[in-house]
Amino acid sequence: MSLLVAIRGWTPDDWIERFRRLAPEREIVDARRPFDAAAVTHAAVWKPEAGLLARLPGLRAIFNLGAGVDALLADPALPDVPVARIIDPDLTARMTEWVVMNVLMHHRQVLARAEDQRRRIWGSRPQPAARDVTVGIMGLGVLGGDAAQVLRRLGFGVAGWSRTPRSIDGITCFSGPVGLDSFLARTDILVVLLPATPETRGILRRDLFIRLRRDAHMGGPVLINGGRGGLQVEADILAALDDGTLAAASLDVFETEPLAETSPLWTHPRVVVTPHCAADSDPETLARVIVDAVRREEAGGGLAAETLVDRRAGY
Ligand code: NDP
Ligand code: OXD
Repeated sequence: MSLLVAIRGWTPDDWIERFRRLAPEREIVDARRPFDAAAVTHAAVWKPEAGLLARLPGLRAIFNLGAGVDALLADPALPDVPVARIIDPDLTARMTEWVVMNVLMHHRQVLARAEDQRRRIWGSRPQPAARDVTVGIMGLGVLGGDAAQVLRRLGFGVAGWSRTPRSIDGITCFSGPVGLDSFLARTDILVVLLPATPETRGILRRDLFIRLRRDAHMGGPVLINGGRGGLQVEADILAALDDGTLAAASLDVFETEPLAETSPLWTHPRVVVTPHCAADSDPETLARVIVDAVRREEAGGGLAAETLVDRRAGY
């Protein structure tokens, strides 16, 4: 009954220490060292090496250390055991902060105001009311649903787009390819909290940007992507910014991470770059969530339904 910890891209030692402290009853196995594969029943992973999990004959469940499972599902040898992803109020709250910060920054023209300040300009700018601006959220799941409610309370019009039909109080909901045009046609600020799946990859491209609404007096529509870099075509974003199809963009995720030093996104005056930190959560909280989930599974309670990944849908 051991828990394998296989983490790439973050510091595995801290996570292993955390799991040992929080689950002293169990053997915590470091995937970087030789271990008894037959004894592993559970795995806590972030971007594990492809094929690693297929070598664990007694594996009962996989716990992804993040909300997005695209990197995990990319493993062609991923064994057919239940996969759970993180759902954690701390992570959700942090993502909502990031979304709201960026929506307000563009709505209240903070980039232009900062430039005015730098040039000592005491100027006035037309400022649309929040009620005249519609924030359209692609992805109405755990993260998109929470951000939608906070933005609604701030007074914005809020629309949402999901794969299957949703009904959320105060939010105008659209779904599927048939709902996309109507959703985009009313959206001034596009917030993207979609997973990267075969259906959504590359969706943020020119032919989508030109369908956004352009009359909220903000100089054009704004793109805010906190989902995954694989959703966006960066060359199209840059071209759309340069020809006025987009007024501005806030990007937390990129086609290739870390973002190359040579990327023009770093220095574009109307782009805000954050280094995939929108929902950097408290690791102690995440480790506790996983330890509780492992104990529950072992006690016969299975995995909490809302955390279960639908492998066919890709999220
Ligand atoms: P959920 O699974 O709860 O929600 C996903 C939403 O996307 C659902 O509303 C779903 O539709 C919708 N969706 C999926 N596929 C499609 C499609 N083809 N067309 C339309 N809508 C679609 O995920 P979370 O809200 O928890 O997380 C969303 C994503 O955010 C993660 O997958 C991850 O990539 C990213 N993320 C980024 C972080 C960061 O720091 N930048 C941190 C954490 C997550 P439906 O409601 O019908 O299922
Ligand atoms: C996640 C992330 O998926 O951090 O949780 O991107």
